[in-house]
Amino acid sequence: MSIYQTLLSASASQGAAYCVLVDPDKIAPETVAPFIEQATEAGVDAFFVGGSLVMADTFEECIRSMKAHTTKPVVIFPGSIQQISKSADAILFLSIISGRNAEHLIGDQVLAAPIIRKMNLEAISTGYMLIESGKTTSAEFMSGTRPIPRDKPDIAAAHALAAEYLGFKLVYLEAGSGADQSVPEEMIAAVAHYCSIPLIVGGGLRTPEAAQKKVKAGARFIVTGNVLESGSSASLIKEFADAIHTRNPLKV
Ligand code: 1GP
Repeated sequence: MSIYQTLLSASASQGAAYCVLVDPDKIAPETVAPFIEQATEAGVDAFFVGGSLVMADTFEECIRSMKAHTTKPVVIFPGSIQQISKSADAILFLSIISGRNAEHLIGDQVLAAPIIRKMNLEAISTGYMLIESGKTTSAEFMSGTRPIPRDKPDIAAAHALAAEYLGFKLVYLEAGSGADQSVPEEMIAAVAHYCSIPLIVGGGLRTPEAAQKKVKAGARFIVTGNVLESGSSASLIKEFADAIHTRNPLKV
């Protein structure tokens, strides 16, 4: 089964899937192993790895350590074309469709595609949409693009439908790491209603309750990063997983 199918089935069987983002710049190398083991045990469905700006030289080491300590998929969520590794299970092949920067729409992808092919890495095409979230986020600044206004769900829905017609496998609604405000439920609902590609929602999610609201609005994948970066506890990870797994048969 492909990693894409594995992700879809984790989401379908539980109502939604929980993905934890590991930024190699923000985690000490020696804590990767215990963190990944703890998160796997607590019910995380997949790990994303990457960052808007990976400054430390630990990207490859981080992925290898993650792979060695979980059976769950380890998927690259690249902040740049430097973030490609054959040690991962797959890569989100992102195009920033909310922006009009040609480099991030198709230029970087042309450079990355032959490398990904050579590595035999599964590429999961993902229409990536930055959503206004209260302040300028790293993703927004680094991509040199403007986010979609948070009070314009119709604009987000039209972008997502275009992504579907272009053949993308996933749509990612991104408020940005550490966002003041997460993606509004009204926008998630509008997008989920208008297009049929599974939605990933991330950025600024600090509580299990907030994550669950996004699932109820139509998100099929929830991503958290920051909230677990400062001394995470297994119980908090489990609370997130339980809140996101709205269809968990054990809870019925
Ligand atoms: C994933 O970039 C986000 O989409 C992660 O955001 O760090 O705010 O959870 P946080």
